[in-house]
Amino acid sequence: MYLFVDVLREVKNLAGSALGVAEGKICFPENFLFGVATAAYQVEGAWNVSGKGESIWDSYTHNHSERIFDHKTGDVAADSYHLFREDVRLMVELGVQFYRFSISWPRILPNGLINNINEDGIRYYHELMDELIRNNIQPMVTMYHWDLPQYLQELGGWTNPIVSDYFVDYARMLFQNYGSKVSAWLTFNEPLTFCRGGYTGLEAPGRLESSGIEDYLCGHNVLRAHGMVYRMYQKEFQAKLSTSVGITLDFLWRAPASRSADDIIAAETARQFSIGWFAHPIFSKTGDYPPIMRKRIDSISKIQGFSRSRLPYFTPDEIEMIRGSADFLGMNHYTTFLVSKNRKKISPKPSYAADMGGILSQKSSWPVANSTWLKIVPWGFRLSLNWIKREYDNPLVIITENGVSLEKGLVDTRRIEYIKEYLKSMHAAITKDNCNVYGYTYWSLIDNFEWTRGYSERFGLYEVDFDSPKKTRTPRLSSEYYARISRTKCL
Ligand code: PNW
Repeated sequence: MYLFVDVLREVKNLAGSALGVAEGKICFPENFLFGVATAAYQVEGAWNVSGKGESIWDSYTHNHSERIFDHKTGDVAADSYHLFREDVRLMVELGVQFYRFSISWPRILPNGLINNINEDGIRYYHELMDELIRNNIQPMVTMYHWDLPQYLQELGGWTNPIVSDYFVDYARMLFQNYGSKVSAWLTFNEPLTFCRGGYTGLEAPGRLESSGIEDYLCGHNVLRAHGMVYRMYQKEFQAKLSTSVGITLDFLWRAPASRSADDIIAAETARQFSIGWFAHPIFSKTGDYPPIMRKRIDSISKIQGFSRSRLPYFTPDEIEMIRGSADFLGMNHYTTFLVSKNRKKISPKPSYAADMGGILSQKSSWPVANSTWLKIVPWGFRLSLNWIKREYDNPLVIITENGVSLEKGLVDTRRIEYIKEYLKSMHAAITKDNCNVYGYTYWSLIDNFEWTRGYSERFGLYEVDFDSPKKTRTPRLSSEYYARISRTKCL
């Protein structure tokens, strides 16, 4: 069993080790880690038991059921709060080396604040971690996978800078309680998606017309919170704990829609506005927002008549605090988009999309999954990893999510194909291009609540019968396929 920290310390470059094509097989090195992932709101259920507080997703699905497919909620979901031992049994069947799950902030701190601790919440995650460790599966924990305590939302949520301080209190108590059990921590899951989705799209908290202002405030305070947690961890815990701390960023590849210089520039700008927004402040040599983001938003804000940029400025101290504040980069990758230059005149209405200046599309010939945004484009994976390598001097990367949605059904050969082709692409990035990737996580262990898509999109290696009282889990073909990979480390 290899701890992430050992990998971090010893295997600085996996490409140098026993990687390669052995006897015609595509193999990963012995110490490459395979895992599976879920997130609290998507699987736990038990939304109001034993002292848990309300999260923004509880409140959103209850008050805006019209915005959720089939008016479903995560009230019960896959009931992993009660069935976690069964989930761990599935992982034993899969032979995975780690489980990436998230902790529900309001399950531990019902209104998000440190003065009111819910002991049942603390107990639940201890029992889950103990069960994992007993079975030789390392816990990899996301502190925030989108379920903000509703009370903090009422204070303004991530647009209020004080929430960053409250997040540090929460993170400190996680290190205190679980520090010795967790191999790797992720402060946030996909700030790009939750800051955009919550302030433009239909995700909680569902502020629909707020793009170009609130999404940037959200990103700003999330970046501050991330940096503050990392510095607190270094000061108070690093010497005594054998663990590592990173952040998960989503990087769906952005390829130019044509060979024109305009589209090539638009695609690069779109990368800086997506992963760069969060990765540049943390992983670049200079820190701070990507220069192109700074430049575009500052100048468009001016044209629109604002007296200051809609993208907030970090203080010099904040830039230093955030720069270098991660032991590794967690990357989620699912699909690819094409980018062409947006030729429309700047409208007076602020928006991230206009600031970015590109129009996203996908090729109709690309094979589809069961989510409108998810086309199957394996080559984008290798390109994304190479871009990260070039841009941030080859940081240590763990793939914290990759997966595909299909219809219900146990014979999921298309999922097997997806995993195979994406893993081949990742393997090429490691062996041929020297990218520092040391782990892969399939999303998801089981079918779960797919946010505004309810239970209509299935990502699981195991099917969940949401209509059965026991939320019966049944293996799909892909679970056998993935079990072979995680055991043999070969495709
Ligand atoms: C991830 N997009 O999000 C999330 O981390 C999971 O909670 C989720 O279940 C999974 O993907 C599958 O959807 C997404 O750009 C990130 O369209 C980005 C996009 C969609 C989902």
